[in-house]
Amino acid sequence: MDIKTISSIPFSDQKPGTSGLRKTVKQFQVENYLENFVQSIFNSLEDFQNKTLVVGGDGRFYNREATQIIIKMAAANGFGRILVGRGGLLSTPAVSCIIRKQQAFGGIVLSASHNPGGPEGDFGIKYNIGNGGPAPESITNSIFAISQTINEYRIADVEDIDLDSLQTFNIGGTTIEVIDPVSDYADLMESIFDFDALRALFNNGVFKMKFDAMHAITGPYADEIFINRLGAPKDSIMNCVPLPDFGKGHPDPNLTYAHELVNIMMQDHGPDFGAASDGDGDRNMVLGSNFFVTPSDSLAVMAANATLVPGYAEGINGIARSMPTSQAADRVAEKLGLECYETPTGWKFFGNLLDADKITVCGEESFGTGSNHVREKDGLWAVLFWLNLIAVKNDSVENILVNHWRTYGRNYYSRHDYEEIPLQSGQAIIKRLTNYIDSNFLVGKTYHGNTIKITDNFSYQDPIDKSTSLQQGVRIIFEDDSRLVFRLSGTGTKGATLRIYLERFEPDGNNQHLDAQQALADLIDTAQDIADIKGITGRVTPTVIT
Ligand code: VG1
Ligand code: CO
Repeated sequence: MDIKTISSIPFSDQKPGTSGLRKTVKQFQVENYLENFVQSIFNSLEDFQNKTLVVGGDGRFYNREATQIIIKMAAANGFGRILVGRGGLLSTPAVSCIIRKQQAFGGIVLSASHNPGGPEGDFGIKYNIGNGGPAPESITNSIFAISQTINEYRIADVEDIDLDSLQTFNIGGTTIEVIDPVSDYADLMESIFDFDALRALFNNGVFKMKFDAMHAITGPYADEIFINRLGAPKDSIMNCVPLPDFGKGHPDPNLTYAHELVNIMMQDHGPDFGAASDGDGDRNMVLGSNFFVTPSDSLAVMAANATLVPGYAEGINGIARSMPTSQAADRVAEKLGLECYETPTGWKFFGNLLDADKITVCGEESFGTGSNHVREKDGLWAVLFWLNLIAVKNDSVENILVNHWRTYGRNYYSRHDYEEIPLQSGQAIIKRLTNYIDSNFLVGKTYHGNTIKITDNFSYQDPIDKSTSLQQGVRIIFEDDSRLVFRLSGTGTKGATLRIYLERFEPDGNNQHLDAQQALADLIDTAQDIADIKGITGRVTPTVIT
């Protein structure tokens, strides 16, 4: 094998965010930009010679080109075996599954998740470690540090390999196996859920489902699992062919961007169950007929009912949620006598807790739920979990939720995003709030009838490796424990995105049926007042409400 060593100069902006490095496709196409980052990943790792690397992505524009580059660089850097999904495709949870099953050293996922794709869209790359989960901050910090001084990279001087058939190739001493992206993952799902009960549900003559893959990676997985293995009618799934530009859509499963599915579900006599997943297959949105399940509630319902699913029949060890996620899961943990951990935003913070068996299920308000079956959030897993619950309980999504609220109380919850505001405006808002915290200015003040009890900026110490993460979100907590949380997104590529998370607990069963925006109206106004969003950004309404 001819290995070329190419000299290169560092890029200043290769700091991984909440989930890897995300930039515009155009940025990734700049000469040596991707190569520098990939070499920085390899330089940050030790003892990977002759070991296995898993590579795949969500099929977005530039996925194939990037896959070829990474294979050639991994071979030149001394990996012994590279497993690549056919077509360069692998969902994020499938990468996690395959790393674990094959005991690989690590994996590289190519995705910008829910960000739009295509030549004008976004691209991304993240590194996953041997437990199958996202690299922790110690590694991402080291990758960034190396990227700041890198001066060369290594790449095998060979032809592109054929990614489209299941074959094995050799580049020097490195074996490259093109693998079926779906089968290992589908087998894992079959080992967790009651596929007989699901088959019966799909064929009971009444139940109808609509799953929307949003032209992204979960299409082939949904086809294999729902249609081939569970015998669901063909029209149970839609938009299931992954396209490089996601059909010009925005593959983010929420009420705004998954409007095609939402319209189907919010009509009379629509399907009983609806779900969607995002670009790389790790997010999920769950809908009932005319009914939206808040992701925070979804986590709580799963935790409360986990023993109904074969894979969790023995019970769960504990629960974790990201800080901005509603405290609905905490109430379940309390009742079950379990620990509930509160982590910063981003799946990488769940890895140690899962590895140490402190928790079994975990989730984020951003349409992410998962468990110890892999080390990523997992969209189709969540959908199958809900289907399994529906099959066992023989009840509607809405009834399952209403009964849950009666038992545990309801945490009214919403997130308001102000997307693509100027970076300076985003920073100005956080600065303003941080000043308020530092001077204790807000404590004791009353806004729209609510008095503020505590203000802080969330910090976290990992209970296992004791690493700390500071400034993970501004929290404003009121006398009745209602909360406002403010933070800037770490996944956007244009300007800043301000996220405001709103929450209020309602124990009274007679008051649990309001629309969340109505129930939270005073907190929404309070957020505007305290952060002066209108004054600083000129915006009066959020871009996306979830
Ligand atoms: C967002 C979500 C966060 C999630 C992250 C990656 O991050 O809020 O909960 O873990 O995306 O998800 P941020 O920093 O933009 O708020 V994915 O599906 O984009 O890998
Ligand atoms: Co995603």
